[in-house]
Amino acid sequence: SKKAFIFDLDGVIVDTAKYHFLAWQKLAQELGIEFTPEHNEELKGVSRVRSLDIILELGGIQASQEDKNKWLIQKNEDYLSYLVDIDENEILPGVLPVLHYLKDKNQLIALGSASKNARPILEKTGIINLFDAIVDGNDVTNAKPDPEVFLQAAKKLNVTNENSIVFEDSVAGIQAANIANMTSIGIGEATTLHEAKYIFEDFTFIDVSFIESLIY
Ligand code: G16
Ligand code: MG
Repeated sequence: SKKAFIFDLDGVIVDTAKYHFLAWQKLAQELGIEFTPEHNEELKGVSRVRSLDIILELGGIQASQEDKNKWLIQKNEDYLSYLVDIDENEILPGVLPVLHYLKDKNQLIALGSASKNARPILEKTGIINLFDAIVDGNDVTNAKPDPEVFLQAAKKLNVTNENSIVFEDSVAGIQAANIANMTSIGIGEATTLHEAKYIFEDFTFIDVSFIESLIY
């Protein structure tokens, strides 16, 4: 049967989570807010606007909408400056073999990302053509853990939620997949992602027999 394999982008397909972190950290520093990698876990998979609010809450800072808009632009410009030179090398280890295996087996592949920068990243890394559907931060109104992004992806592919499988590196994303009754696969640390149905440290730990077990 045909299943929908829905991939998150940052931290799952590409190693851009580190660039988000650097850009947020730079802003936090300018605002005198201490922002650690642990704090950053809370931002993963979360929209840009919500991410800024979390950082400001962390620093106990109340800001005008005008300041917030300025900082959001600044953060995105910094983030984009890291992406200027990216290419297929930004794709995380083990991801391409899985994508190609799914294509070989005639399975459906979708992107389900909170990022508004998703399409240019897929283009630069040369994999945009592998996707049967793309749903990103420009398409949704509700951020993860709201399941909207994954529900839209499954709908575009005409696959039921129960036949959809989500790969995610964020707690919010795992929760979104679970809420949608999809099979959640956490990519990252087991302690952080314990709500996922399956957890792998990265894609190199995912073998063909596991993917096959999801298809049949
Ligand atoms: C990503 C990241 C988040 C980021 C969000 C919005 O989502 O995990 O850290 O804040 O997208 O990204 P942008 O500022 O590029 O619109 P995902 O869902 O691909 O992990
Ligand atoms: Mg992610």
